[in-house]
Amino acid sequence: MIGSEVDVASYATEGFLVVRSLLDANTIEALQQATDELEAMAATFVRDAAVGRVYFEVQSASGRKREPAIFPGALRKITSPSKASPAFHALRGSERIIEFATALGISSARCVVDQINPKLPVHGSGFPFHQDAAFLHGVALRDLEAFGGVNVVVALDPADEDNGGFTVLARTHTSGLVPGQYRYDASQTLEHRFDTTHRAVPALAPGDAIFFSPWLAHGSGPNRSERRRRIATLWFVGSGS
Ligand SMILES: O=C(O)CCC(=O)C(=O)O
Repeated sequence: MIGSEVDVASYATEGFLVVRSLLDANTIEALQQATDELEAMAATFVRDAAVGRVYFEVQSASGRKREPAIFPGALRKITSPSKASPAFHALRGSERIIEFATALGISSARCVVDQINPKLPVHGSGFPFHQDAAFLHGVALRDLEAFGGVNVVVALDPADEDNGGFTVLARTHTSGLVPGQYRYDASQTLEHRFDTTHRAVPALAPGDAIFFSPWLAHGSGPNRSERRRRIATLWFVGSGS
Protein backbone atom coordinates (compact mmCIF):
# COMPACT_ATOMS: atom_id res chain seq x y z
CA MET A 1 0.00 0.00 0.00
CA ILE A 2 1.32 3.42 -0.86
CA GLY A 3 -1.34 5.41 1.01
CA SER A 4 1.00 6.62 3.75
CA GLU A 5 3.59 7.81 1.17
CA VAL A 6 1.15 10.20 -0.46
CA ASP A 7 0.69 13.63 1.04
CA VAL A 8 -2.63 14.38 -0.62
CA ALA A 9 -3.09 17.66 1.27
CA SER A 10 0.26 19.01 0.09
CA TYR A 11 -0.50 17.92 -3.49
CA ALA A 12 -3.81 19.77 -3.34
CA THR A 13 -2.15 22.96 -2.08
CA GLU A 14 1.08 22.96 -4.06
CA GLY A 15 -0.10 21.18 -7.21
CA PHE A 16 2.82 18.75 -7.20
CA LEU A 17 4.36 15.95 -5.16
CA VAL A 18 7.92 14.62 -5.24
CA VAL A 19 8.12 10.83 -4.82
CA ARG A 20 11.56 9.40 -4.12
CA SER A 21 12.46 6.04 -5.71
CA LEU A 22 9.12 5.66 -7.48
CA LEU A 23 10.75 3.10 -9.78
CA ASP A 24 13.39 0.54 -8.82
CA ALA A 25 16.92 0.34 -10.23
CA ASN A 26 16.15 -2.49 -12.70
CA THR A 27 13.20 -0.63 -14.20
CA ILE A 28 15.25 2.55 -14.55
CA GLU A 29 18.12 0.66 -16.14
CA ALA A 30 15.72 -0.83 -18.72
CA LEU A 31 14.31 2.64 -19.48
CA GLN A 32 17.81 4.14 -19.80
CA GLN A 33 18.83 1.38 -22.18
CA ALA A 34 15.64 1.80 -24.22
CA THR A 35 16.33 5.55 -24.41
CA ASP A 36 19.86 4.89 -25.66
CA GLU A 37 18.43 2.60 -28.35
CA LEU A 38 15.89 5.20 -29.47
CA GLU A 39 18.58 7.87 -29.55
CA ALA A 40 20.75 5.55 -31.67
CA MET A 41 17.84 5.15 -34.14
CA ALA A 42 17.88 8.92 -34.61
CA ALA A 43 21.68 9.28 -34.80
CA THR A 44 21.66 10.72 -38.33
CA PHE A 45 18.53 12.89 -38.05
CA VAL A 46 18.96 16.55 -38.91
CA ARG A 47 15.21 17.35 -38.97
CA ASP A 48 12.14 16.34 -36.95
CA ALA A 49 11.00 12.92 -38.17
CA ALA A 50 8.67 10.00 -37.44
CA VAL A 51 9.76 6.38 -37.36
CA GLY A 52 6.59 4.34 -37.34
CA ARG A 53 4.48 5.96 -34.63
CA VAL A 54 7.43 7.37 -32.66
CA TYR A 55 8.12 11.05 -33.31
CA PHE A 56 11.59 12.54 -32.90
CA GLU A 57 11.98 16.29 -32.42
CA VAL A 58 15.53 17.52 -32.96
CA GLN A 59 17.33 20.09 -30.84
CA SER A 60 17.64 23.25 -32.94
CA ALA A 61 19.83 26.23 -32.08
CA SER A 62 16.81 28.31 -31.00
CA GLY A 63 14.99 25.40 -29.37
CA ARG A 64 12.05 25.88 -31.78
CA LYS A 65 10.38 22.98 -33.56
CA ARG A 66 10.79 22.38 -37.29
CA GLU A 67 14.25 23.99 -37.45
CA PRO A 68 17.42 22.04 -38.30
CA ALA A 69 19.31 20.10 -35.64
CA ILE A 70 22.43 21.65 -34.18
CA PHE A 71 24.20 18.42 -35.16
CA PRO A 72 22.99 15.07 -36.54
CA GLY A 73 21.14 13.11 -33.88
CA ALA A 74 20.75 16.01 -31.42
CA LEU A 75 17.32 15.37 -29.86
CA ARG A 76 15.02 17.50 -27.75
CA LYS A 77 11.96 15.25 -27.46
CA ILE A 78 10.82 11.73 -28.33
CA THR A 79 7.02 11.40 -28.43
CA SER A 80 5.37 7.97 -27.92
CA PRO A 81 8.49 5.90 -27.17
CA SER A 82 6.02 3.23 -25.98
CA LYS A 83 5.15 2.50 -29.63
CA ALA A 84 8.64 1.06 -30.21
CA SER A 85 9.95 0.14 -26.77
CA PRO A 86 8.58 -2.59 -24.46
CA ALA A 87 10.13 -0.82 -21.43
CA PHE A 88 8.22 2.40 -22.18
CA HIS A 89 5.08 0.43 -23.05
CA ALA A 90 5.27 -1.17 -19.58
CA LEU A 91 5.80 2.27 -17.99
CA ARG A 92 2.43 3.48 -19.35
CA GLY A 93 0.72 0.71 -17.41
CA SER A 94 2.97 0.80 -14.33
CA GLU A 95 0.91 -0.41 -11.38
CA ARG A 96 2.94 1.76 -9.04
CA ILE A 97 2.16 4.90 -11.03
CA ILE A 98 -1.52 3.96 -11.28
CA GLU A 99 -1.61 3.42 -7.50
CA PHE A 100 -0.24 6.91 -6.90
CA ALA A 101 -2.69 8.36 -9.40
CA THR A 102 -5.53 6.65 -7.54
CA ALA A 103 -4.28 7.94 -4.19
CA LEU A 104 -4.25 11.44 -5.73
CA GLY A 105 -7.92 11.08 -6.66
CA ILE A 106 -7.76 9.87 -10.28
CA SER A 107 -9.70 6.66 -10.70
CA SER A 108 -9.07 4.16 -13.52
CA ALA A 109 -6.26 6.36 -14.79
CA ARG A 110 -5.29 5.84 -18.41
CA CYS A 111 -2.17 7.19 -20.07
CA VAL A 112 -2.82 9.57 -22.98
CA VAL A 113 0.71 10.89 -23.59
CA ASP A 114 4.16 9.39 -23.09
CA GLN A 115 7.41 11.02 -24.05
CA ILE A 116 11.12 11.34 -23.31
CA ASN A 117 12.83 14.69 -23.01
CA PRO A 118 16.55 14.22 -23.54
CA LYS A 119 18.22 17.50 -22.62
CA LEU A 120 21.68 17.53 -24.12
CA PRO A 121 24.75 18.67 -22.16
CA VAL A 122 25.49 22.37 -22.95
CA HIS A 123 23.13 22.47 -25.98
CA GLY A 124 19.81 21.38 -24.47
CA SER A 125 17.39 24.34 -24.47
CA GLY A 126 14.77 25.14 -21.85
CA PHE A 127 11.00 24.69 -21.98
CA PRO A 128 8.79 27.76 -21.67
CA PHE A 129 6.39 27.78 -18.74
CA HIS A 130 3.08 26.22 -19.71
CA GLN A 131 0.16 24.15 -18.42
CA ASP A 132 -0.20 20.72 -20.03
CA ALA A 133 -4.03 20.89 -19.88
CA ALA A 134 -3.80 23.58 -22.59
CA PHE A 135 -2.33 21.02 -24.99
CA LEU A 136 -4.88 18.18 -24.74
CA HIS A 137 -7.60 17.65 -27.34
CA GLY A 138 -10.58 15.46 -28.16
CA VAL A 139 -11.53 12.52 -25.93
CA ALA A 140 -8.50 12.99 -23.68
CA LEU A 141 -9.49 16.60 -22.96
CA ARG A 142 -13.10 15.58 -22.39
CA ASP A 143 -12.01 12.91 -19.87
CA LEU A 144 -9.60 15.31 -18.19
CA GLU A 145 -12.39 17.83 -17.69
CA ALA A 146 -14.88 15.16 -16.54
CA PHE A 147 -12.69 12.92 -14.36
CA GLY A 148 -9.49 14.88 -13.70
CA GLY A 149 -5.94 13.86 -14.43
CA VAL A 150 -2.39 13.73 -13.17
CA ASN A 151 0.93 13.99 -14.95
CA VAL A 152 4.23 12.49 -13.89
CA VAL A 153 7.88 13.13 -14.65
CA VAL A 154 10.34 10.32 -13.92
CA ALA A 155 14.06 11.16 -13.78
CA LEU A 156 16.28 8.89 -15.90
CA ASP A 157 19.43 10.85 -14.94
CA PRO A 158 20.30 12.98 -11.93
CA ALA A 159 18.57 16.34 -12.47
CA ASP A 160 18.99 19.73 -10.81
CA GLU A 161 18.91 23.44 -11.64
CA ASP A 162 22.30 23.30 -13.37
CA ASN A 163 21.37 20.69 -15.99
CA GLY A 164 17.92 22.11 -16.66
CA GLY A 165 15.89 20.28 -14.03
CA PHE A 166 12.09 20.20 -14.22
CA THR A 167 10.77 23.46 -12.74
CA VAL A 168 7.36 23.85 -11.13
CA LEU A 169 5.47 27.05 -10.36
CA ALA A 170 3.72 25.74 -7.27
CA ARG A 171 0.12 26.77 -6.53
CA THR A 172 -0.57 27.94 -10.10
CA HIS A 173 -2.90 24.99 -10.76
CA THR A 174 -5.94 26.62 -9.19
CA SER A 175 -6.01 29.82 -11.27
CA GLY A 176 -7.24 28.46 -14.60
CA LEU A 177 -5.49 28.38 -17.97
CA VAL A 178 -3.29 31.33 -18.80
CA PRO A 179 -3.78 32.66 -22.35
CA GLY A 180 -0.91 33.04 -24.80
CA GLN A 181 0.95 29.82 -24.10
CA TYR A 182 -0.27 27.84 -27.09
CA ARG A 183 2.49 28.60 -29.56
CA TYR A 184 4.92 26.77 -27.30
CA ASP A 185 7.83 28.78 -28.62
CA ALA A 186 10.84 27.25 -26.92
CA SER A 187 12.94 30.36 -27.49
CA GLN A 188 10.91 32.21 -24.80
CA THR A 189 10.40 31.42 -21.12
CA LEU A 190 6.87 32.98 -20.89
CA GLU A 191 7.85 33.80 -17.31
CA HIS A 192 5.90 37.07 -17.42
CA ARG A 193 2.60 35.25 -17.97
CA PHE A 194 2.70 33.14 -14.78
CA ASP A 195 2.97 33.64 -11.03
CA THR A 196 6.55 32.57 -10.27
CA THR A 197 6.37 33.27 -6.50
CA HIS A 198 6.57 29.60 -5.57
CA ARG A 199 9.06 28.43 -8.20
CA ALA A 200 10.89 25.20 -7.31
CA VAL A 201 13.40 22.90 -9.02
CA PRO A 202 13.38 19.66 -7.02
CA ALA A 203 16.71 17.81 -7.34
CA LEU A 204 15.97 14.29 -8.60
CA ALA A 205 17.91 11.03 -8.69
CA PRO A 206 17.16 8.39 -11.34
CA GLY A 207 13.85 6.76 -10.40
CA ASP A 208 12.57 9.78 -8.46
CA ALA A 209 9.37 11.31 -9.78
CA ILE A 210 7.21 14.42 -9.66
CA PHE A 211 3.45 13.99 -9.87
CA PHE A 212 1.75 17.23 -10.87
CA SER A 213 -1.60 18.65 -11.79
CA PRO A 214 -2.23 19.04 -15.55
CA TRP A 215 -3.11 22.68 -14.71
CA LEU A 216 0.17 23.37 -12.87
CA ALA A 217 2.49 25.75 -14.73
CA HIS A 218 5.93 24.22 -15.26
CA GLY A 219 8.90 24.37 -17.60
CA SER A 220 12.67 24.22 -17.28
CA GLY A 221 15.89 26.09 -17.98
CA PRO A 222 18.65 25.21 -20.43
CA ASN A 223 21.25 22.59 -19.65
CA ARG A 224 24.33 24.61 -18.69
CA SER A 225 26.24 21.57 -17.51
CA GLU A 226 28.31 18.82 -19.14
CA ARG A 227 25.75 16.25 -17.89
CA ARG A 228 22.78 15.03 -19.92
CA ARG A 229 19.33 15.24 -18.33
CA ARG A 230 16.73 12.75 -19.57
CA ILE A 231 13.23 12.50 -18.15
CA ALA A 232 10.21 10.41 -19.06
CA THR A 233 6.87 12.21 -18.91
CA LEU A 234 3.43 10.62 -18.83
CA TRP A 235 -0.02 12.22 -18.78
CA PHE A 236 -2.95 10.37 -17.24
CA VAL A 237 -6.66 11.12 -17.30
CA GLY A 238 -9.39 9.47 -15.25
CA SER A 239 -12.03 7.35 -16.94
CA GLY A 240 -14.75 7.31 -14.36
CA SER A 241 -15.26 3.53 -14.28
O1 LIG B 1 11.80 18.64 -20.14
C1 LIG B 1 11.39 19.49 -19.34
O2 LIG B 1 12.11 19.95 -18.47
C2 LIG B 1 9.98 20.03 -19.43
C3 LIG B 1 9.13 19.19 -20.29
C4 LIG B 1 7.75 19.67 -20.49
O3 LIG B 1 7.19 20.36 -19.70
C5 LIG B 1 7.04 19.25 -21.70
O4 LIG B 1 7.59 18.50 -22.52
O5 LIG B 1 5.88 19.66 -21.86
